[in-house]
Order: sequence, then structure tokens, then C-alpha cells
Amino acid sequence: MMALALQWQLQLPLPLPLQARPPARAAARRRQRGLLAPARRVPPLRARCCAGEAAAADAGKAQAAARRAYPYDEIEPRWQRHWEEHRTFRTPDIGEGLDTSKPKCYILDMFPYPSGAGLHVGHPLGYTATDILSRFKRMKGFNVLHPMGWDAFGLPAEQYAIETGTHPKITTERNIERFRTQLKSLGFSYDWDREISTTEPAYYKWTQWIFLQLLKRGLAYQAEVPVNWCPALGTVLANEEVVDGVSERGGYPVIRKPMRQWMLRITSYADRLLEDLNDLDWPESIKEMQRNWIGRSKGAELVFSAVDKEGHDLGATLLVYTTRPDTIFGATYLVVAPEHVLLSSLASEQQRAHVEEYRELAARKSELERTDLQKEKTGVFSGSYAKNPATGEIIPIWVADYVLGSYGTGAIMAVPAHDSRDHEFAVKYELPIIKVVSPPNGSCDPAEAYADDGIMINSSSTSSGLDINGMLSQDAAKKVIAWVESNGFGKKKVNYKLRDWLFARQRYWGEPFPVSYLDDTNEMVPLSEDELPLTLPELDDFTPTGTGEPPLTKATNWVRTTEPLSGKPARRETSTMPQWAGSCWYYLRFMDPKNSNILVDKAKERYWGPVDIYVGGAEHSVLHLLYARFWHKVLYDMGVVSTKEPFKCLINQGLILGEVEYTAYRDSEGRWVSADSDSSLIDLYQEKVPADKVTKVGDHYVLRDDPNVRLNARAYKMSKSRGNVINPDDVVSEYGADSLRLYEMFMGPLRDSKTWSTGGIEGVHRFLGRTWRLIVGPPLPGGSYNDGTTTTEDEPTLDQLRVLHKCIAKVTEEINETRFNTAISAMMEFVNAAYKWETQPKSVTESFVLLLSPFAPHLAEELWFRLGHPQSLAYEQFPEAKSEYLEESKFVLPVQINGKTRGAIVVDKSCSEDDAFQIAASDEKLSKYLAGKGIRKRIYVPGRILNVILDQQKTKA
Ligand code: ANZ
Repeated sequence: MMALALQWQLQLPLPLPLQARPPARAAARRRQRGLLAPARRVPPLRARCCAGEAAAADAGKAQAAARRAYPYDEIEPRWQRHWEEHRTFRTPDIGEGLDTSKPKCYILDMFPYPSGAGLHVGHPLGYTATDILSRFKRMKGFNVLHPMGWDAFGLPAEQYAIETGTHPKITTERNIERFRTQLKSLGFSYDWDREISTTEPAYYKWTQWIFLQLLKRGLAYQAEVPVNWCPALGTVLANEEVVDGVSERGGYPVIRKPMRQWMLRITSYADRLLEDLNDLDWPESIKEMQRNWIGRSKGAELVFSAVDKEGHDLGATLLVYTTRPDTIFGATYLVVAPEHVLLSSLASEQQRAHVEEYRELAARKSELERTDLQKEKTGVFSGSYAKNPATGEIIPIWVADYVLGSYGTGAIMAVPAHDSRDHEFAVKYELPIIKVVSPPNGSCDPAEAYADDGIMINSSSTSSGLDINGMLSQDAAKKVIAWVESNGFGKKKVNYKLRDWLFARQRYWGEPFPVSYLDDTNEMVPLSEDELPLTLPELDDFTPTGTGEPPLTKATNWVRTTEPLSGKPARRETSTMPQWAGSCWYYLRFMDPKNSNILVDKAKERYWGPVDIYVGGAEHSVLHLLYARFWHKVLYDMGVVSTKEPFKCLINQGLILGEVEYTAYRDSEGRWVSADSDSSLIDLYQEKVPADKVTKVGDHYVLRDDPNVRLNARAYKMSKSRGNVINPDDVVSEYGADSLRLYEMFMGPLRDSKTWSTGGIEGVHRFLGRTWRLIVGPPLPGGSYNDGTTTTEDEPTLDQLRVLHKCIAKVTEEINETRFNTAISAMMEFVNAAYKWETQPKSVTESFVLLLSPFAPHLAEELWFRLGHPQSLAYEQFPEAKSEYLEESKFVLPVQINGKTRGAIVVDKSCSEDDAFQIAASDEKLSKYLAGKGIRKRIYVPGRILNVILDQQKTKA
């Protein structure tokens, strides 16, 4: 699954070195991107060069140190080590200390494909969001399951093996190691004890087990199907891996070729996959995409008898699928798909050669091309006719490739007056067009098909006895269906666009199928469950055989086996499962990752299931989510899982685009031409302009030095070829993980597309620095900082409490609504306000640090520690906003006992003396001074103070 869209653009198999890059190199990269002035050329003298490099490195370090707003580079590794050593985020198992009376929250990221390119800044976007939610929920008293793993089977590792001879296992391990290190460097609170990889036999044992269950239930079968065969990759590709007739990966030509393949009967679950969407808290757009993919349509299958030109019955029938049985009187011809099984017998002697020629032509086109509405329709007459059962008319049968063999019955009744494709075809080949639906308002364009419902006209026949004239389309459709059903001309029918899932790849790096074939009868025999896992054999040569035979055929010793029951010689299946397999159920394994007896323990599944929040890219909106839902439903039917759906709430994070690029234009004489000029910009010379030479005027970007010259400003998808990819490692080394996390959340709403901006990250980094200095104090002369904090034990003032509780309320609300950017703004406002205070009361600072902790956990842990708490704050209670501080009518009234301030109470502005005294007397702290004491006098200044003078002069402090 998680070959994120990102990974396709980053087909860089070589891992980069693990260590962070020195700032000088980062500066060079920024220079390349045009963010810094060009570096001065240094003469190529060796000695000069080295000295120059050293000086540049020193300057780079000094620059980095100057940019460093606080010592994140000391703080972050320290707290990462602390969490690791204390296994802070380990979620205990049931029966191992997990308090199951507490509510649970299962927060899951779409696990990544560990590509050689390492982490991209797009990854931490979703991962930071889930991390904030996980940390927040823990502090709100939930048991949180927040795991991470690897979707590690797939083509890139295998391609890399072919090119370099490195075994995919080694590449995969190396890439996983790098991803893990990178993720840990960002301080994500995963329970690393639950880490899984789809490539581990202990994991894919259960993927194979699920396959055996599908087989048992008749949901896995083999069929000879036309597949997308890519000779260059030597494999079969799924429809979605083919774009415009070429492979999505590599752009190699793809042809259709019939092959025996494993299929999964996802179509049996079409209705449930559709219906259960309704109850999911998913983006409506994703649900709609799934609905369209499933493509349920209601209509009828109608029988047309084949006849000769004179109307004599030829003894054959043609079944068509229609969603508009009401239009049957307008069916003036039939069309069969070029691959229709009856086409050969329908083709007359005269037309045979044309039909054959047409069929060959169509076989070279992709389904996409054939259904493209823009393409001109083509077809030929078959030479045969059929009888329209409603009209009794003899109508011609054509073959045309706009009708697909794989949908419905592969044949249609064409109603050119009411279907635009049929209309275009009829006009081109001069076939009759008969209007049978009249628009309710009476008018429609006679040159086009009227495709909507309306009132039936020209729809009555005495010979057939059917009359639907004057009826509304939908009622007419019902009547036609009843009529065909009672006369044996057809039946009601529901159709789906969804096809069964082609579940085999002719590749090495995937899960082996746990089945073999007996040598003598070729009978397929499943492996028994206790023989699982069937491990992938070692192989030195991964190259595809080129014949369509998978590379596993080369593992001859592995392929040869004996069927245990009969002892007969057999050979193993050599294709492997597609990459989607492992990601179909991984969320279940996280609940019980080490269980070797069962896929997931029932009690654990009942407690943790379903996933409460699932975050990932919208590119997985259809296939992964549909496949996972399908498997989940099968497991539900088997009683393995207790919920109908795997993912309750789904959030798609937006894309991060590269830094905005500015382009200026010059004419052939070298003069600037404004991008708003009338002349075509295509003929001009383009020039990339560094951001510091650009300024914004109104809504436009212009040259700073020449504001009349307007520029084009555009952000592009990050790609190696554009050179605008931002490596998170560089950002972490220059600004720290907390800054990266905070920036990615601050860029804009989680679900939106956003553009990267180095200026932006500097801004949030400065905010964290300000927070640090507010609480710890300014740097000492050597650049180090005081231990401890500058906070005081003062009672917070009402104003301070108001600022704090407003911030608590806002941050809490925004986290709950996954609006992290506005939560951060609220914290920035708090820090700005706090800078104006004379003192920083410890209790206020503590609450603020807790608020900040889900976002910038390293900094928050450090501050919490300095505030005197030796334990991690990960399980501290998240601050609660108190309504009394949110209401402006309340205020804090200081209370004195015998003239000494002993506490404060929150009262209404209009509070009476008696009420103020009662509140003071019931206050936990003040009651100690008042209980049992006689009151001599009360001095009450409304809005200012309550002073209680006791009878006894001596009170215990
Ligand atoms: C007659 C008719 C009259 C149609 C009319 C439409 C409008 P959906 O909604 O996508 O299911 N059709 C059926 N099988 C087809 C195939 N294999 N290839 C291409 N087209 C096919 O669409 C169903 C409609 O698409 C069917 O209803 C059929 O055209 C066409 F005013 O039948 B209809």
C-alpha cells in the first residue's frame, strides 16, 4: 500500500548517509534553490580550497549557532534516549497491567513503504498529527495504541536487487533501519515494541493464513483473465498500475494478454462495502470515490432474439444490460463488444473480414482509450439482426469498442435519442434515432441525446401488448421489467463496476501462495495451516524470466515438493501476492504483534478494535481502504474480528509542495517583461528569481528592484528532478525536531495542500526559542543557560489565569477538531502575553508546558524536568479549562486574614460581602484559617479585597 505517491517520485534506491549533514552543505542546497546569494567562486587551488572549505564550515557552524534559538540539539537526543530507556510509550498488553476499565484510543498512521530515499517531509505531516493526538489522549486518561511498522514487500527493492545484486531482504532491512532512526529523531511516541514488517515470516504467516481462509470460503479462485502484461518489467500489473497504456512505474508499454491468475471475489462483498460506508466518519469525498469505484447500478438484463434480415429466428439470443429499460421502444440497434463470445457466430459471411479486422484493432486499445468520451466512436455492422421484443422491429447488430466485454453482459441495446454515445454513433453510421422520452418541461436540443428522465412517448405496441406512453420514466422502467419478466424476455438486474481483485504478481519480493499443484493431475492443493509460514526461498537471480513465468520458478528445490497427505510429487505456486496483501490487515496485528498461535487474540481485538483515527494520504482512498475493508468483513464473518469496519475515522493529510518558485521573463533584447503582459510568455526567456529579490504588491509578486515587473509564483510537487525536495534530516539538524513538527502543523489545516517555506520554519523555531527563554531565562555570557527556571511561587493573578485558561480551552478544542495550526497560534498568543508579566507563576507555566507537550514534546519534557518533575510528563493530566476564568464577569478576589493575604477566591463582579465570605469559608486553603474561629470584623471592598479579622489575635500560619 504505502508506496506513498511520494515514493514514486523518489525512485532513488541508494540510501543516503545516516548522519545529519553539516550546515554548510545545507546552506549550499539553499543556495542552489536560490534562497541565498550565489557563493563566491574560490580559485581551484588545493590549499586554498581546503582552507576555504574549513572557513565556510566554521562560518556555517557560527551561522547555525546564531540561528539556534535554544539548545534543541542537547535537549532532543536526551529526551529521545530517556523515552527509549524507560519505554515510556509502551502500551502494556491485556493481562500485563493494562487497565481495561479506561477508555481506549487506537491511533494509526498508514505505515510506510521503507524506500531507499528515506523519509520525506510529507511523512511527518501525518505522523506529527497522530503523535499530537496520541500524546493528548494519553494525558486525557485514555489507553492509547500508537504503533508503527513497515509495508516492505514491493517492486523497488526487487528492481534494486536486479540492478545491483543486493538481496531485497538486505535492502529492506537497511531502509527500515534508516526510517526507524529518522522517525525516532522526530520524537514520535510509537510503541516500538509492537513494530512489525510485512516481510517477516512471523507476519506473513498470517497473511498466508487469511489467504487459506479466503480459499476455503470460495473467495479465492483461479481464472484465465486478460491481464496487463508488461514485457519490460516481466510482470502483470493491476489496472491502477497502468496509466495511458504504459506502466506507471518506468513508463513501459503494457499489452493485454490472457493468463491464469489468482483472483479474490471482492464482488461478493460489493453491497456491504457500499452500505457500511454510510456509518463511517470519513471525508465525504473519499466515500464518494469508493461508491463510484464499486459503481452499483440498477437495471435489467433483456433478451433479444437473433434473426435474419427477414426476421426468421436464428435460434440464438443476445442478452443486453440496461439501466434504462423504459427506453426499450427507442432501441434501434444492438451493439456487442469486440470480445463478445457470440461475435464470431453473429458475423455474416459478407461482414466476417471487416468484423475480424475490427476486433484486432480493438484488442490493441486500452479500456481507458475505448471509453474516452472525447474519442470518435468506431464500429462495424456484424451482418446479423435482432428482434426488439417491445416493438417487434428488426434491428441491426453492430460491434463497437465503446462497449466493454468486461461490464454487464458485454452487449447493449442502443438508444441513440437518449444516450450520448449511442447518439454520436448513430449519427456517424446513419442509424435511426427515435425519441421515446419527453422532458417534463417539453423542450430539449434535437441535435443531442436527452439523457434525463421524463414522460414516455412513442412507447406502445399492439403486437407486443406493451404500452408505457404517458408514464414517468421510473414507473415505465418498473412496468417494462414486470413485462419482460412475465414474458420471459429478461429480468431485473443489479450490476457493479467493481471487478474481482487480481491477486497475483509474477515477482519475487512478495508473500508466497501457500498452495501447490500435483504433478499427475495438476490439482491445486492448499498447504495445511500448521505448515505456515511458507517462507520465500533464497534466490540469487531475481530477473523476471520474461515469459511471464515468475522468478520463483528459478528456485527449483523450493518449487519441488510433495503433497503431505498423499505423498505425491507436486510443485509450488510461483507467483506471489501483490503488495496490497500485507497492508490489508496490519492494523490487527499491532493489537497482538507477537502471537504465534492466532492472528489476533480475541480479547485484545475486542478491546482495541476498531482503529479510532486513521491518518494517511488520499492516494489510498480507493484501493487500500477497499481491500482492507473487504478482508476485514471476511474476518468479521469468520468471527476473528468483532467490528464490521476496520477504520472508524479517516483523515487525509494534504500534500506538501515545494517552496514557491518565482519566474521572471525577458524578451530577446534582455528587457524584463511583466508576467501580466499581453504577449505570450512562452516565447520569452525564463529566469528563476531568488526569494530575497521578490516582494509582494497587493496580490502579486514583483521584482524588489523593479516593482513594475510582475513575476509568476508557483509551488510544485517536490521531486528530485526539480531539486525542491526537503530532507527532514536537514531540518532537524538545523532547527530541531520540535521546530519541524511544529512547523508542519502550523503550515495550514492538516487536510489542505501547503507550500514549504524556510522562512516559516525559522518563525516557529523563534517561537520555541522565546518560550525557552521565557521559562529558563536569557543565555548566560558563554551561551549556556541557567539550570532550573525563572518561575516563582506567586499566586497567579486573575489576568494570568484568564490568559492561561483561554489558551487551555482553545488548544483543547482545536486538538479535538484536528485544527493544530490554530492551536499553535493560541500558544503563541499566550507566550506573547506572558512576556508582559512581571513574574511567571510556576503553576501557570506548568499548565502551559503540558499544553505545549503534544506539539513540541522534547522542549516540554525538558521544561517540565526543570520545573521539578523527575517523571516524564507523558501521562500527566492534560490541563482542564475552568469556566470561571473564561467568563469575563468573574474575577479573583484576594482574601486577607488579619491583614495578611492568605489566598484568593473567584467571585462574580456583583458578589455581596456575605457571599464572598461564604466562598472564602468553603475554600480549601482559607477554611483552615477560618474554621472554628470567631469573627471580629469583615472589611470588604467590592472588586478589591476581603479582609477577615478574627477574634483571637494569634492564628496559626
Ligand atoms: C440503454 C440505455 C438508454 C442506456 C439510455 C443508457 C441510457 P452504468 O450506469 O454505468 O451501469 N452499457 C451497458 N453495458 C455496457 C458495456 N459493457 N459497455 C459500455 N456500455 C454499457 O451504465 C449502464 C448503461 O451503459 C446501460 O444502459 C447501457 O446503455 C450501457 F437512455 O442501455 B443503457
